Amino acid sequence: TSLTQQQGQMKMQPDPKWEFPRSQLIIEQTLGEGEFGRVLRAKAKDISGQLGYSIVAVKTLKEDAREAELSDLLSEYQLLKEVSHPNIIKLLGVSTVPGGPVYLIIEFAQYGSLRSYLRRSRHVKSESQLPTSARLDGAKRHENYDEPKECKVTPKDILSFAWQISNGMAYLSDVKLVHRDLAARNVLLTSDKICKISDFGLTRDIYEDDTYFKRSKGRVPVKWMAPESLSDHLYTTKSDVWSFGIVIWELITLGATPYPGIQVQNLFHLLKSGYRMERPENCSPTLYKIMTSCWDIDPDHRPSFQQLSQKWEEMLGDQM
Ligand code: ACK
Repeated sequence: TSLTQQQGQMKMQPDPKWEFPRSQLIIEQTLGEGEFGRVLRAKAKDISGQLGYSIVAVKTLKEDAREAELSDLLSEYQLLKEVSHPNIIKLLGVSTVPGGPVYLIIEFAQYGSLRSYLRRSRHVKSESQLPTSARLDGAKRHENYDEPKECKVTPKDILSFAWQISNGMAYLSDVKLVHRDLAARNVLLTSDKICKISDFGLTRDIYEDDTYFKRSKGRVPVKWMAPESLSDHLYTTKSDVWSFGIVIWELITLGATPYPGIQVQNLFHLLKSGYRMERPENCSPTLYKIMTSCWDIDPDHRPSFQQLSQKWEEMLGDQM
């Protein structure tokens, strides 16, 4: 059976508030694909109160996707319906009616994922690295950039990104949601450098003592996971805080892959014996202290996202 048929069998009631006609969508290109999912760029006519065409991103499934992936996509849809925060990706509409692919229509983020943005920024030469003759010479300077100038990432940008992600996560924890897959690849960046937390396919409600036990399934982002998630499938806001510590490390290293040279199968024992990533070269001791506090073996000793937001605010204040 095809997924659309399966979905019919699931007898999901289309929600008229969110349903958007596929005929008002012009698919333009593929932005990226995973094993079973695909993200497309499209133009949507008269969507979400916006008259005329707007550029949107469309999440959909590949032909060989399984039921589990459809269920993740639909649960992402259910979740996005309920949330609203400037640092969380906005749902614009959905196509779930039988007769075509399932589409999740979300706001388009010009700069793509934070990880790819950080990595692109590595190729941007800073003013001081340029030959003197090129400095402050608009026309000439431009030739020295592999990438547009706006891709440059400053220390203030790093703090601002960390602050925005903390704010979005503090909101999520307030509404009792655990993301479970927080990573720089799952944060999107708009052209105004606004971070938007996305990829809620794994997100779950917290019930009973703030804990979610994950059914064993699929590929897991081991290098972002807290030890208690690895050993006991325990997911809480505090395990999201652990992942956030890894995100800070990704920010500082401009999108490097965590635990370079370490095999994932060895990671759990290393972490249990107290091993943590060392302080990256360009990382201040203050910042390193914050990231390692997120990696406390005891979840209760890790800071809350609210406390983290405050820290970033103080540090951003010092930058002014
Ligand atoms: O790093 P990227 O360029 O940004 O490549 C990935 C790819 O699709 C697969 O996830 C990009 N992407 C995902 N969602 C969006 C969105 N809402 N707006 C723009 N790009 C997106 C992401």
